[in-house]
Amino acid sequence: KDFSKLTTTKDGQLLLEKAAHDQVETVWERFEAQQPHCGFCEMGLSCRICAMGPCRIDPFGEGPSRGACGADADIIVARNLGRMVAAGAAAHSDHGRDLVEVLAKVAQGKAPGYKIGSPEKLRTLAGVYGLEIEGKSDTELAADLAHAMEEEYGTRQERLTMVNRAPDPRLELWEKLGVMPRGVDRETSEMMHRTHMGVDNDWVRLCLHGVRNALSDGWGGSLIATEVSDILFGVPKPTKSQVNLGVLKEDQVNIIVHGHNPVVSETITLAASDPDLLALAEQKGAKGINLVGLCCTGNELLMRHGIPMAGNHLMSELTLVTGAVEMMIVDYQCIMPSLGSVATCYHTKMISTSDKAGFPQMEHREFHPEIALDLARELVKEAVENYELRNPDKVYLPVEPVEMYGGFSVEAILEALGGTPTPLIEAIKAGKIRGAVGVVGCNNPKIKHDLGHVELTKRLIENDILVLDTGCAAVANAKAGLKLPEAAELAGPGLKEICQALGIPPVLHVGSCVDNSRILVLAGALADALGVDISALPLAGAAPEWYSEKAVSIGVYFVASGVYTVLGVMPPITGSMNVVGLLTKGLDDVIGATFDVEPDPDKAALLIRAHIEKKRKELGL
Ligand code: BF8
Ligand code: SF4
Repeated sequence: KDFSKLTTTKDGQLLLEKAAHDQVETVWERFEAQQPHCGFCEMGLSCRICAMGPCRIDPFGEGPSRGACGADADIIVARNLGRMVAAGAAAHSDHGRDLVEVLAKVAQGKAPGYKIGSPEKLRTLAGVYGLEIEGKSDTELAADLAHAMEEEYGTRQERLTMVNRAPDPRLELWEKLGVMPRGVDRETSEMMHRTHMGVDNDWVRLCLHGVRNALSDGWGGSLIATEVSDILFGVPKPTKSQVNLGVLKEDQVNIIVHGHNPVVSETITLAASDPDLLALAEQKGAKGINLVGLCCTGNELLMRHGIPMAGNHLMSELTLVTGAVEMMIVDYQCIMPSLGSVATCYHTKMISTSDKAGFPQMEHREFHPEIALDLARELVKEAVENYELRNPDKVYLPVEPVEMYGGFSVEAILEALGGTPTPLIEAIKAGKIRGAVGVVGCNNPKIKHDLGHVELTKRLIENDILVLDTGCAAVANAKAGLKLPEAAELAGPGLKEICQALGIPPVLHVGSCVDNSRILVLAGALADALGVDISALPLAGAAPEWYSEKAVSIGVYFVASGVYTVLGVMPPITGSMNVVGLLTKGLDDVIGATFDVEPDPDKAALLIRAHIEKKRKELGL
């Protein structure tokens, strides 16, 4: 079989071969077995919201045009899309809530494995919430801030406090449109209510509530997740690391952390450098304990500690196929339920840690802030003991890792610029940098693995467009070598000059998927510095290989924040040309940005370049 059709990556191709040899089934085979996909579902025209259904609408007009309740194609498509936004917003925001809970426990002295990593950021955020700061200790402030943030989830106020960080013209527009986000939980809950049978049957209003719900994620739950992670674990600074399956070590105990919330992976990081456990590893014949990340919890560790990254979403099963992993520790989100069964072919111990996320064939060891550090030590010890059970005949680590830089928080980007966004604005004004694009999101077997991210990113930097990336897109670009200062050679002359002057790569790793909120904050800062709305800036977003509901919420809050966004995978909305028309055209007049869908990365780059040049012209640049 020709695995180069499935993935652009060398490690992916070689490990797919090994998976076939080991008779391990992967996501690509299961995806193939699902073909052809249901046409009704693909178009968003099937509904199973109530027990009078399931219903489906015939897109050719020969069969039913309404469900049993009378819902037409527009209503069904808008309801389905709304529920995707709600699920995505819930996932990010609940992740944020778990961090706030840890912050509260740190303040009470009940979370021995955690501390305040950035007192400065704690104070900045306390300022955002208008808290009394004078004379307060860090723990007192942490208690007040955690309380204020917990309130954001269920607030009865008409507006989130966090959202005030958006530029004034945006806030006025959201107010005018009636989409100003209120309590984080309220918007998601209201979406579930509106999409119950017999509630909101106005597809335009449903879509607008989708906007409001997504904004409660981007400027609410996700932003809280990012900011509290920074407060607890430190604000990321540029840091060197390595990426791809080559980061696993033949002669060391390999532990992979997979999932999203740094609450678990940070304590594992502490335990993995425990001298007693390192001594135990040596006793067992290993040269050390090698902790590596996968997906977004990996991005969190990479951003803050330079912990190496094994891969992105579609690589998760293949990391186990290396036969070199002693333990995989997962928390939640994007963890394929197949992983436990893949692990049974090797010696790998699989551990799930979250009270809200269970998986087949994994051992469940629940993390709570009170016991996290002890549990982390226990788990690392078990991983070390498992090293003896590794079968060297099954180990296959055929690639060398690629070097990369991560850690570009907004604070770090501003510092690299000398403290203010002015040099970046000057470079944009002078046309050396034409604009900036956030390349974000997942992998999806519908798109050749990593192709969408890497090709689009290359086309953009070649044309002097700075790329900021997060999530699995960021890992793809790192594997392709685009996160090294030397990659400036691949950039156009203007961007190359700026990158070389600052010593930065042309593709900046901004973090995990909740860290897309960092892109919002930076866009807001640029808009404020220029005295315009975000929608006036030469910016864009792209999710070339998205798969998850979280990515739907991200796409919607990008557009709702005024950032034109190109998707590489068609969402299930083509059953309603009204919804398609609203999202790809109509929203421009309402919110100053739209979606486009373009799976071909070269063509997507052309769309983005045209948009950026249009914005430049409108700004008189
Ligand atoms: O939050 S990019 S596949 S790992 S959803 Fe998941 Fe998508 Fe990766 Fe991170 Ni984000
Ligand atoms: Fe069918 Fe309407 Fe029920 Fe959906 S809500 S399943 S369209 S009856």
